[in-house]
Amino acid sequence: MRVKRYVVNALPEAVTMIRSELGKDAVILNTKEIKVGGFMGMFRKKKMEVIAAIESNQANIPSPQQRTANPQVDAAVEQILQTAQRTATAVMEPPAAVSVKESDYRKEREQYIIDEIRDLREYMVKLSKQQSNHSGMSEHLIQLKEHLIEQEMDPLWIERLLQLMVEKQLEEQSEFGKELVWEHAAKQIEEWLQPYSGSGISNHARVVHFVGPTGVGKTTTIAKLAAEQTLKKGRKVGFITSDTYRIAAVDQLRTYATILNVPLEVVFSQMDLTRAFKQLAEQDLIYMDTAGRNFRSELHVSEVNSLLQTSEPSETVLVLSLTGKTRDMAAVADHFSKYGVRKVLFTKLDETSVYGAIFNLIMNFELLPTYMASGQTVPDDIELFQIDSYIKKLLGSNGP
Ligand SMILES: Nc1nc2c(ncn2[C@@H]2O[C@H](COP(=O)(O)OP(=O)(O)OP(=O)(O)O)[C@@H](O)[C@H]2O)c(=O)[nH]1
Ligand SMILES: [Mg+2]
Repeated sequence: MRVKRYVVNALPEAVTMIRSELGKDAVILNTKEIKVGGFMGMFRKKKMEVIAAIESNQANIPSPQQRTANPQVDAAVEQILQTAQRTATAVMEPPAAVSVKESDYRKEREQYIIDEIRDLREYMVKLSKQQSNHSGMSEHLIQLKEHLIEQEMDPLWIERLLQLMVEKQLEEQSEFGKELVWEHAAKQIEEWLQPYSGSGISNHARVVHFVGPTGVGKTTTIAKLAAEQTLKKGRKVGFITSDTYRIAAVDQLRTYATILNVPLEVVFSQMDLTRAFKQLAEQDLIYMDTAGRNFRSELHVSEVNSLLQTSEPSETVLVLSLTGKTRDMAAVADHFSKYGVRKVLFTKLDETSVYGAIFNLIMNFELLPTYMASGQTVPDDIELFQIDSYIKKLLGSNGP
């Protein structure tokens, strides 16, 4: 601690000197009236002696470097410190003469106020650090944020993730290095996705409907999955298609049906459907292909939905291509989730390097991811949705 004595005519004069010499963090420890000069005890002038001090160890005092990136917080800290200092100075203004007892009391009081100011300052510094962590994030958190924005993760989820990371850092009282930031992000994303994972297409569903916008890969996906079921699992699969909009649509599925030796039924109406199910009564599993439509129109969603009503245990899978626009995919997912569709299958993983939409759709519409298709080759280019490999893609080479 550096202590300095000032002899002045009045306190304000001392405050100005203290400020310029010791800085604004100095505190007044004591003031008293004294008499100086004169001759043989006469003509002495009344003066004021002011003792001021400054902590030489400034560790707990906010230096400009320690200040937050938030000017509002800095201003608040500054204002509180100034008010506290003014209060202390005012309280310490001395009466002209005091008894020993009173002066002891006053010293205690002064010490109490000084301690209070110090505590207040420490508290404000701590508070400002916390606030700074929210607004002026560490370089690694900023990097994570920018990466996730590029990946088109929903801004709301990005904010939620960063908020949790900041809280975790405060809890552990340390700023995470790069590796820890990405590791914690991966863990958090995994925790969020976990409740939706592990649900391929149900083994109990005898009928599986594939719906989705035009050209997303419904027919190709059906062929891939049918190959897996017939060739690997030895199950008897049948196809039904209601896609009679496009001239070549039936032929496309018929070609796969022939290659895989799978019976195919074509339906034009609900009545045809009953007949088709009878024809395929022997099959363990029926995949139903539907026409791709503009499913941003809810009318088309309700139309296709009426075709999906069956008395059999069934499941509907919404097929979405990752080359689609995030907002359009969300509109389609929203419509289908209103009709109780929960399963989703993502295609064309091979045609993108932006993976945030998958996370957004799962989390925002509580969809259950089933498979990821990543190419045109039947039957190889498809695999079950795996959280860890998805997170690796989402976080990229920065990830753990
Ligand atoms: N790159 C890539 N192409 C795919 C994938 N899945 C399907 N395709 C291609 O996408 C195009 C459309 O596939 P389809 O299976 O006909 O799509 P669809 O959803 O049945 O189309 P509609 O019946 O017209 O609505 C074809 O050229 C497929 O080879 C995939 O995972 N990756
Ligand atoms: Mg098709």
